[in-house]
Amino acid sequence: MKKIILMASTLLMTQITWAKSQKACFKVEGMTCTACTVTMKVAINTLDGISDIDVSLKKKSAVVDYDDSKTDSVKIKEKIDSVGYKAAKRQCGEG
Ligand SMILES: [Cu+2]
Repeated sequence: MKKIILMASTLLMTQITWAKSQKACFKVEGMTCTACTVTMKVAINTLDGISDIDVSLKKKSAVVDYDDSKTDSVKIKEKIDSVGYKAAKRQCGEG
């Protein structure tokens, strides 16, 4: 049993290494309420290769984890803009 768990976790770790996960951070203008954050999350989620989205109304920010073989930060930015907000890529970690 232990061996199986070990094998499964090794496999999982290998997959994480294979998937080229990237993080893109954006400053987002135009969000006014919680519904905006939901709208944006739903929109971003329609893109391929998105693994995690963290939108903050308070910080006016969006942090998106994605697979860079499937999508890129430009597409994410365009998606945010397409639902009525204004995203600008920023350095992750600042602000
Ligand atoms: Cu709103």
